[in-house]
Amino acid sequence: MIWDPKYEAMPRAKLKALQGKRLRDIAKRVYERVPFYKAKFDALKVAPSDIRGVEDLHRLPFTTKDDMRDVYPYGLLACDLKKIIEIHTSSGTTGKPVVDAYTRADIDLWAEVMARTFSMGGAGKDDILQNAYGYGLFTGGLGAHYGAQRIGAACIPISGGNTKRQLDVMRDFGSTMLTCTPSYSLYIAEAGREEGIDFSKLPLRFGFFGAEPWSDNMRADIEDKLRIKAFDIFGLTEIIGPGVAAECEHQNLLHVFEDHFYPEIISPETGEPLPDGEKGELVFTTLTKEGTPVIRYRTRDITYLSREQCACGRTHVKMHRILGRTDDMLIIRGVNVFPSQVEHVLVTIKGVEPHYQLIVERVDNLDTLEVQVEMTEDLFSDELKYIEQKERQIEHHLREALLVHSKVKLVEPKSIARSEGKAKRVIDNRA
Ligand code: DLL
Repeated sequence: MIWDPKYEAMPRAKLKALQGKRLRDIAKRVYERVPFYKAKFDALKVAPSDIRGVEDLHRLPFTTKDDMRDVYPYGLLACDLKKIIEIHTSSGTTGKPVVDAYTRADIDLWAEVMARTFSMGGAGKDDILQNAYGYGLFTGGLGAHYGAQRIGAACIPISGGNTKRQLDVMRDFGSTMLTCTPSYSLYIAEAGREEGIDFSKLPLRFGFFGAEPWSDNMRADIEDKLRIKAFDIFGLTEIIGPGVAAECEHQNLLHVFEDHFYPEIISPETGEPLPDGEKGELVFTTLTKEGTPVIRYRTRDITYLSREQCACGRTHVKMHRILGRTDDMLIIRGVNVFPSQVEHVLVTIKGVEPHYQLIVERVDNLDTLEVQVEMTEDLFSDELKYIEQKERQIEHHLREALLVHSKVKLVEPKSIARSEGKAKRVIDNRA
């Protein structure tokens, strides 16, 4: 079902005109109301009146995470603080958190884009959402909450963690939808299996997973273990939270809600815009946000865009699932390595689970990479000789994919720490 056909299936020429108008408005608004942006525009000698439409977007300055930290907490506010009704921040694990401040209209917009997200998967007012994203400053919990209420579904605000209770609630309340990180959904599946739950007997029908990278193979695993259809949903605090892009029923790339969030792909090195189909850094401009509008935010996420017509009828541009991050990139003995490359190899190998951790050390000035991977119960009960063979086999495949040697260590099932939120994939002890 298309939640809002007027905008989601708008003919492209009309959409472009709408985006142009919104861009002109937002450029003028941030120039007049946010000193940070006035200074940035002035430094580039660009005035809001130079912007006629989206074709002029490349003339505007970028905004980076560091910029946002420099003006923490309220430096990006484009309206009176009195108009703000809710505030969220990123986790701030690598520095000062970034702040998203929402007006009433922004919360409405958020509910609307999350309603689109859930409708894409086929959810509606008969559904019961078990919302296992964290509530609090993190945007996952409340974003999903507002969206579920907007479509008229019943929302159970269970938040993350307490897996035993998650299973009880799922069974007792007959949850039909689950929202959490993809890694936590697998954890719930494993815990359920141990409790002897047959997921095919439960009403659970679909899950909307995001907030961390995953893969099509991991999707297959989740769909098989939980007996659901699993959709990828994407978003970030700096833009609104979840509700920036999501998969439709065809589960083939994510539609970007580009009437509100305008995407570009740029070269991370030069900052130059790249054509459709080329991989690069994803950049967003918010076209309608009131509280903290953002111009050309560099997400550090890597993907590409596709404007191929989608069979669902939506006209919005699609992005591939996130392929990596410019700042997740590890440089190991001079070679660029992304954790997602490791995952892609692991999911093709029998006998291991997609629970893994990369441990990087520096020994005698040389970088070493150890990849710890969980075995399946079956492999674990096998002979040691066979397990060692398996380790060598995985090392060989990783060497071909990463072009750098790693040491693979197969570890006991369930020995890698599980997270109720985002999984921690890399431990870099070199610093
Ligand atoms: O993770 C918002 C969110 C909540 C999205 C719930 C989806 C579901 P942040 O904590 O600010 O916001 O983290 C944003 O997480 O730049 C990506 O690197 C990553 N990310 C988010 N969704 C996906 C996804 C929320 N579907 C950062 N696939 C982003 C891969 C994702 N990475």
